[in-house]
Amino acid sequence: MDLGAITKYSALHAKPSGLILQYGTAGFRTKAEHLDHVMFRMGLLAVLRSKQTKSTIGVMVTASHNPEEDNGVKLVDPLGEMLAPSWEEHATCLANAEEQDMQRVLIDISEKEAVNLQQDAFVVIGRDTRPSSEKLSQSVIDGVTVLGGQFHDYGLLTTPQLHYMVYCRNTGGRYGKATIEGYYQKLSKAFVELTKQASCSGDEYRSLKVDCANGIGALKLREMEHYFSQGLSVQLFNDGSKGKLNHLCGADFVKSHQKPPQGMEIKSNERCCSFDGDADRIVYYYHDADGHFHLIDGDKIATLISSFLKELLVEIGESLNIGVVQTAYANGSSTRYLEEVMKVPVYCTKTGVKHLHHKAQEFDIGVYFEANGHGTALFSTAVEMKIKQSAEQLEDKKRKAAKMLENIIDLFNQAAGDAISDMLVIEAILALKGLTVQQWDGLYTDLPNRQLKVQVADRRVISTTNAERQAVTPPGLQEAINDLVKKYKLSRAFVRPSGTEDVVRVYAEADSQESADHLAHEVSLAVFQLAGGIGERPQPGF
Ligand code: 16G
Ligand code: MG
Repeated sequence: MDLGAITKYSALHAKPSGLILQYGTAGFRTKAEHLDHVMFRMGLLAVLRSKQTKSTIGVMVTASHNPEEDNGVKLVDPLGEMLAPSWEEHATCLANAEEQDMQRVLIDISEKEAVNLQQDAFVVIGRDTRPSSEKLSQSVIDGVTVLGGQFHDYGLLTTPQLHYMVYCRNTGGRYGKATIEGYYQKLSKAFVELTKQASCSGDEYRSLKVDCANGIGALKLREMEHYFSQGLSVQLFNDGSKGKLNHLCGADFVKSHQKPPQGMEIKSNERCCSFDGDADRIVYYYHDADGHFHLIDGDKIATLISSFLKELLVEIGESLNIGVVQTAYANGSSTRYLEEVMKVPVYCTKTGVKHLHHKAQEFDIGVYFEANGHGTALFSTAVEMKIKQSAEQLEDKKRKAAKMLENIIDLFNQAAGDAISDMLVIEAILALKGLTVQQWDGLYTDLPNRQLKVQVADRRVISTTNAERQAVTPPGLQEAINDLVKKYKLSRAFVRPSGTEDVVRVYAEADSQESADHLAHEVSLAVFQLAGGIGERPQPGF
């Protein structure tokens, strides 16, 4: 380590003294103007992680669905996964070290993790379309370079595309080519082959409206469009040509406000979807003939996908274990439908993609989705081999199913939830099954639900267990929630400290919207009273 050079360059990316940031659920996130030093230091850290794992590490500059003025950064581990937890702690220490302590922290991390400093390092970098992203990614590069790391800057990419690049590079090209072309070709080939097998009578022209949140998804979808246009025609809205990133549009807006994005005209029964700002989430929706808005969230996406995969497995005659992974936010109706009608086992983990991803890896086929639209399906290597063999050997009908499955495996991004890849999978399944958006929506009816936020002095006073479905502290809070839940039918409620905002989140569902709203309000009051609420008491009404 050339400590002199590190000190010199670090001074050019000086940390505002006193600023403390946390490597949260999805990396560091805050106002862009506070992030320069964090970017530089994450460049340094990525080099250490690369040396330690002897693999390529990714750095993504994005703040996903957060406002345009924010930014963020996260590191991507060798197989495209989120950074290992012990390194999240190192990231926090390094980001918060005052200038004079930086060197010591770097050396500490290297020693603790037995990093061989002589080892080569390679880092790949991607960024979203925020005005601040280009300069911030340059700061990452400065950090990489000063520690002697090699790098490739992919420039503008969706978050899942960067995960894909990292995965490709660390698997010797077996997964795919680590170029944007490679990504487009791999997914489009699988999609076009799949949809060719769709024998929809009348061969209705497949078209889809896509709200791109004024983000990177628009650019990438536009580049990719002509690769798959045989199977699907997409019409892009909120493509960044005028509106602001994530403002009144995008998957997070649509899901949390349960209404369509601005800037998109929707005729009745047209299939529409929204990406978030870095294109790793997707939700679908439509207006019915009476003009009512219907949201099809991550739970219904998981249901469509896992049902289809199960059907294919039955057809091929393979009894592979398939599991669906959700979080506490999954609508109770979806869990019931999957378990009772589809007979698919369902598991619940804590919020945050890394927890779901990890759990899904335990199955031959693991489908995971957060209700907010972040998810994918993972296939074990053994399954992939088995299916490829079946596609060669089985007789006609079974072979067809095995071929479909083979293409679906190629179409899912195995490295991360990916709005583009999920969109193509969903469109293929709808075409193959001849399902309309209303028929898909009609699989089950969501229980009415409500989410609220409560301000407290210190949200860490709330700790939870059982995949965040029960509060352990403060004392009395879970008992209070239990008593409130008992007052309503088909009801459920939980609270958890947010991992991305300084608030406590409240979720409630019940047999009617009125009941869900009341329950959510009453639980908010319990949180306010028992967990140190600040500011105004939560008011009823929304
Ligand atoms: C982050 C997570 C997302 C989770 C959300 C919860 C990733 C890539 N993203 O955006 O999965 O749903 O945080 O936010 O892990 P909350 O803790 O504020 O509710
Ligand atoms: Mg995102």
